[in-house]
Amino acid sequence: MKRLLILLFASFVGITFSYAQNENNTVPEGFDIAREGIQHGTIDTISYKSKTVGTERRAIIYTPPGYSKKKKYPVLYLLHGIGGDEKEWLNGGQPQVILDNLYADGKLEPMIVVMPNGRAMKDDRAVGNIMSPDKVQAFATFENDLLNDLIPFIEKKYKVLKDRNYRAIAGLSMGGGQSLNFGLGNLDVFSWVGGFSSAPNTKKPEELIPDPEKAKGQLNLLFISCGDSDGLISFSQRTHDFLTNNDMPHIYHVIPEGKHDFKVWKESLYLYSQYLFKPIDPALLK
Ligand code: FER
Repeated sequence: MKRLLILLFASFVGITFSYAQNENNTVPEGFDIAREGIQHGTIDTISYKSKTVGTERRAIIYTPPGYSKKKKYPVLYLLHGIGGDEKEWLNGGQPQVILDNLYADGKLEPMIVVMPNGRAMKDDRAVGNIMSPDKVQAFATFENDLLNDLIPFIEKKYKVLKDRNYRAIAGLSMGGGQSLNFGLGNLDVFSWVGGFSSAPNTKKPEELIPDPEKAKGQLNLLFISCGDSDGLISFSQRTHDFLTNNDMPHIYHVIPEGKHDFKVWKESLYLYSQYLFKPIDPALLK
């Protein structure tokens, strides 16, 4: 009898998890359409002193509906692509709409989302030749700005949980490459890592994950997504293949007919954000 009860309880938990965590990774119609009569999060622009760049740098912050200074929150750092800046997600993806809707449906653990400018150089606007070597290099330099300037600023100014279990990083394209490079390269800082349509700046898998066994023990989630019609899919595919060959649990979400655009990135944010800062059903990680 006791065993039966345990089994019943386990299958209930299993069903609840797979529902809550969207096992088949589907995205419902209207997930990105603003709804009436729900609570909204708040968007602010902050600026922080960067020792790395030697300037005041801007970032956009989304605090969740019902945000309270009496509570402590986990943080998601959400990074943009090569043609964007700190406003790219807001302008192109309206993440606040996706997240407001998820909160209204009780599907999201409350978190602060920080959208920085990932081009760490004095003129960090996406102007001129966005592919010039100094601008591409600035996306790598951002690792120091993030770790030494932005995160300390956020953790001083906001009530946040200062622990690797409560820090997530994800981004689109160049920002996807940054997220994999910086997240997997600093598993003492981050434990939730997402790369959406990651660009050629993504390190080779052997460099990203030199010690798969160690990384396995440290990661809460490694999420990789890409459109199947994206010319850059080989960078996601080779990472996925390496993870599979090394028995590393992860999610690889390929979007049918997906291109290199915000349809893919919005869907990716919708799926990835729901996993964050919750226990993960191991059956969902392949
Ligand atoms: C490249 C192709 C694409 C590259 C970067 C990108 C640095 C980035 C695309 C994006 O962020 O959307 O060869 O080299």
